[in-house]
Amino acid sequence: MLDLFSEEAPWAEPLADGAVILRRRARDQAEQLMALVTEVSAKNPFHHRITPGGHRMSVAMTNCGDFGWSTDSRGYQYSERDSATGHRWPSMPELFRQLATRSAAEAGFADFNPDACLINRYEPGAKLTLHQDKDEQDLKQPIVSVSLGLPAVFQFGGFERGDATQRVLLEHGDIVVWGGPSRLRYHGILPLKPGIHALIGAFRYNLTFRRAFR
Ligand SMILES: O=C(O)CCC(=O)C(=O)O
Ligand SMILES: [Mn+2]
Repeated sequence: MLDLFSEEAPWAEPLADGAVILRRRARDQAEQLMALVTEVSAKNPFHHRITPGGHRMSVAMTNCGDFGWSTDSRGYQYSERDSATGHRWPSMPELFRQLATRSAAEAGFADFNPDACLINRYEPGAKLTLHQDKDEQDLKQPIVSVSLGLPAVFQFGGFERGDATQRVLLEHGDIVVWGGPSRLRYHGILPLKPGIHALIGAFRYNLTFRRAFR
């Protein structure tokens, strides 16, 4: 039978007040997005950063944009340069910015203009423990988070670390936007299961767009 719906159109899935998953929203652009991730990481390679507590993060990170987020012995911060190399971050590709601004608008946050894009690379076993994104100046601006490659379980909790969490599977091309009353919710990623994604290979990538400074 002819299947007119084999290429599913993106759909929106509410997560909480001010938080939504735009399912498959980035799927059509995934190849271009991945090529740009490769370009950014050729200029500024992925690093496993060391937390202020002295732990090596299992997620490898790089950034693009005016500011980048990183962690070292001094703490967590946004900076214009990578403290590991002393170099400025590569500029944010226009396609990244457009996708972030449009996705935020679809989720009800007009005029989102990110100045930072953290790129996370997960290998099997890599995880991100529950945390809040709270190093940004203007908490009225949302977070826009794009998933590419292997699926991962996203935990979305409350305003205390110990609060109950929802667990949702994030797949290739899904975009999560959270802001407003959900902006400071705890969230994290459970250890990545091994696998091979046809386009992306043995990894999951996540692009997290933020407005770091007013
Ligand atoms: O990888 C994800 O989906 C979440 C990333 C995240 O929460 C962060 O980088 O702060
Ligand atoms: Mn986060």
